[in-house]
Amino acid sequence: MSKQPTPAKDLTIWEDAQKMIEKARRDGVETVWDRFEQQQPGCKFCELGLTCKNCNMGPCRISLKEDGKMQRGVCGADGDVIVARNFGRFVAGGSAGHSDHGRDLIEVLEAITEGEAHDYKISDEDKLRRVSAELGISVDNRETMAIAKDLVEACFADFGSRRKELGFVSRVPEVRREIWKKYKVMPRGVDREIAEMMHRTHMGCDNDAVSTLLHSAKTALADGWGGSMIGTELSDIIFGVPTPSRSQVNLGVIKADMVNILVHGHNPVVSEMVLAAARNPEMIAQAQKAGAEGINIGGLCCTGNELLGRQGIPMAGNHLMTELAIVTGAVEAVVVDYQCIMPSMVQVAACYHTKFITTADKAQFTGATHISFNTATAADQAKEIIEMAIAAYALRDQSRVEIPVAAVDTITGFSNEALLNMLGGSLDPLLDAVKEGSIRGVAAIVGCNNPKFQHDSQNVGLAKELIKKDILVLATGCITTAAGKAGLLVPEGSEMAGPGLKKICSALKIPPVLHFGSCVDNSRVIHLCGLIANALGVDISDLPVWGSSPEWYSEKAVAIGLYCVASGIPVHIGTPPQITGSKLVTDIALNGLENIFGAAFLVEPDYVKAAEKMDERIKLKRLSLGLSA
Ligand code: BF8
Repeated sequence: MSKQPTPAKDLTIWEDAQKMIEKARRDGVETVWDRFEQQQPGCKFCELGLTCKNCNMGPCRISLKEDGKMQRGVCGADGDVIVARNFGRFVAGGSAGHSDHGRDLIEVLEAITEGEAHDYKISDEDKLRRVSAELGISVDNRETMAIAKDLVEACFADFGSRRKELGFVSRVPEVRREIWKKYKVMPRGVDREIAEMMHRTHMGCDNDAVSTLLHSAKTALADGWGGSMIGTELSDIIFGVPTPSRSQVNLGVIKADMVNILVHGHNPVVSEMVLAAARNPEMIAQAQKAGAEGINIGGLCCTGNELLGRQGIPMAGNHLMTELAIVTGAVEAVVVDYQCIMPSMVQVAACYHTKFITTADKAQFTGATHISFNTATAADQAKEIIEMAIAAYALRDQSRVEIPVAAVDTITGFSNEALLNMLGGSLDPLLDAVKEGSIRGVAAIVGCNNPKFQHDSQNVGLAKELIKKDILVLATGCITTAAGKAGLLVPEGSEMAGPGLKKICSALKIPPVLHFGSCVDNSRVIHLCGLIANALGVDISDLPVWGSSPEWYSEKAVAIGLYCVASGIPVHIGTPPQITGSKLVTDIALNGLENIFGAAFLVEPDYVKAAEKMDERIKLKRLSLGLSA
């Protein structure tokens, strides 16, 4: 007898997702949840981190011997070393993803300065000058392009081997920098730390788990204060600093009478151009000629977040919604750049009339239509993409279209600059609110999804629990759509908050959860923590702050978690990474890091308990600062 499928309501908390899971089943489309089930039970050795494939004497997988002692791999590596090496490579993968994204932005700025990217421009000259001055570049009485050229060089240099420390380390409180120097984790060059991580974990190098873990922290710091921060700052300079605006979320943003194009991935370089082309009257006229009302651009994942923050485009969904968006049957094209794009999107798109278009040479998918995107020809290529989508509209089968819910309103697009602006140009009103206890603390939630949890149950549950306790939540990445769907991204959402936070939200007309951008934009969060710590004359680890990723899944999320911890921000995660096969490594992650960095990881799969534990620490930190609990 074949097994009954798990009811959709057990897989996701959202009506739009439940309806599309049911439609996918009717349409014969396999989704992430089907494949997750097929993969059970997972490999225990891998789950514990006790497998090693770093050389060809193996692969090895180690367990307890009959005498109760732990086996070693063929080379002699013990469980602690194997777990630490695997973890180090995991962090290197995440850091490489963010940082290579950051490098792409440097290349775009370089092309602008060389007159080779006519479709792009410097949108925020003020920020260009501000950031350049911070990095020691002379800005007075100089031409914009001359400054930009120097900024390009300074950023490229941060990727290399010649620096003693990264440029943006100047934003880190002095006392924290001393900690990094003491433990030799001061990040020098982004590529250097990533390459050294790969070197250290080659057979026969770093065979001491503590040493490998410290370099993991250094690699992650190079991501946070290097690659990611460069990505964020240069994106702001090229495309503008996010400012709050109204938008909408959920699958209801897909319109039955429009040519729908979803942008997915992380880097705004392609999606900004696609959006600009979709707003071109010539393109709109073409879409209307094809029988549509117009062209609708919707966002998925972090490319969506980038455009949501700067351009207010609506968000169709987060990570586990990406396949389901196509299942609506109303999507003409999904245009992707890189990261977090399920390879299955090609197969799901093939079940409908949807064109799946890849644009990055480093992220090609068998079966997709590939347009090798080039900044020199960006606008023309974006037009070509729009024309493909319009052509696909003619192939749409309206009888297969089902848009399950109405869209929900949001206010999104906060940034440190927007926050300061809102506060009248100074952090003081925020600090006063923290001091008087209206805002008891701040938690940044990085919202991946993972089918190990009921989709978004933890993300939304945790955010609601925290705001009830007067803890302001900053949302980055995939929690954005979740928070939006839950009504937490509008000022009225503060009805769900505690009295203090509610008062502040009413006074400033802001939501209790502030959208702070994409995952790369967690650099805004650490920067903000640095600004607050400097303003109070304390270390970041003294602040009543948390990071959290309840439903994390990616290497990038672990890199973010580790750079937050190494910066002094404790981090909650819903499931452990693959380290639990080593008691030593697990103890370091949960406790030992606290002794070094003044912050560590908390693993707690229950969001109510997680919120309580986070609150406990916030109380302690407030008391240590001489504030009421
Ligand atoms: O970088 S939140 S699922 S889309 S990893 Fe991926 Fe996680 Fe989403 Fe953005 Ni971040």
